[in-house]
Amino acid sequence: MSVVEALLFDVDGTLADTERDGHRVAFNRAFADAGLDWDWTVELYGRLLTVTGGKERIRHYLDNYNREFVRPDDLAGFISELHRAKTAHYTDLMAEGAIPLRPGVRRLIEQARATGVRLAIATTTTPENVNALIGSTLPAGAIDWFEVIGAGDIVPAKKPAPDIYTWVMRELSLAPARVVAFEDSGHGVTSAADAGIERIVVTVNGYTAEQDFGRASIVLDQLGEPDSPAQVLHGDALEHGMVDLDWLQQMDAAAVASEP
Ligand code: XBP
Ligand code: MG
Repeated sequence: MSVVEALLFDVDGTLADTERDGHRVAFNRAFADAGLDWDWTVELYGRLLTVTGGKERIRHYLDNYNREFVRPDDLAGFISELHRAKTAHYTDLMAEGAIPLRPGVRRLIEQARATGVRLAIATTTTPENVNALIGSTLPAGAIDWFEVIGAGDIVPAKKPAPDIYTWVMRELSLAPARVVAFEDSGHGVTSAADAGIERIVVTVNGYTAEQDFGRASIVLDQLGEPDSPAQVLHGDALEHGMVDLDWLQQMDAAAVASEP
């Protein structure tokens, strides 16, 4: 395998468990502000997550779960405004420190910095949300640790399309064989794999644990800390119970078995 030169992180679900208690709550607050009685429960939100992108998710909700809603003439503008309000609520929640980084994330990021491995982000979420999460969980200025941030509408086709990973690797001038992608969802793995990335590390969460990760290299419950080893859900044993740079440099990219 080629030497790993960069780590590419998904954000929601991977850096932090943001969907249930961050994005979902922010959507509901924006709906309430607008006088809408829409309530995205924990269970409904899990189903809505099949569609990536907040604006796209609102439209999917109206098309499939709330067809009786009388749509304004400018539906796109209405959705954009709702989503803008949702982003404000989300960044407020992050500023309050509502969601921590997942175990092992900071450790691995700091090890990459210490060993000269480059860092980047490849996410579907809005850029302000990335700034807010990094700003509330890492030291001041840490956003600059990430050389490239691919986020939101910078590519029109969101995950599971490969475009965001392709865009980030082009900005880094790196071939897929030189990077590792970190993901939490089936859509994220499809996006990374279709962009040609072979080394894909999945850390599942409550919403994604049952998804198909057949194209991932390893599936874990978390990246692991010295006092809290990662559990391997699919794939070969993980030395020391932690994903670290030594392990990433020698990991076997072979995909795990295809069943979830
Ligand atoms: C997850 C997404 C996003 C978030 C909401 O992105 O699909 O849409 O749920 O954020 P990823 P926005 O896992 O790729 O980080 O409302 O800003 O879209
Ligand atoms: Mg994700």
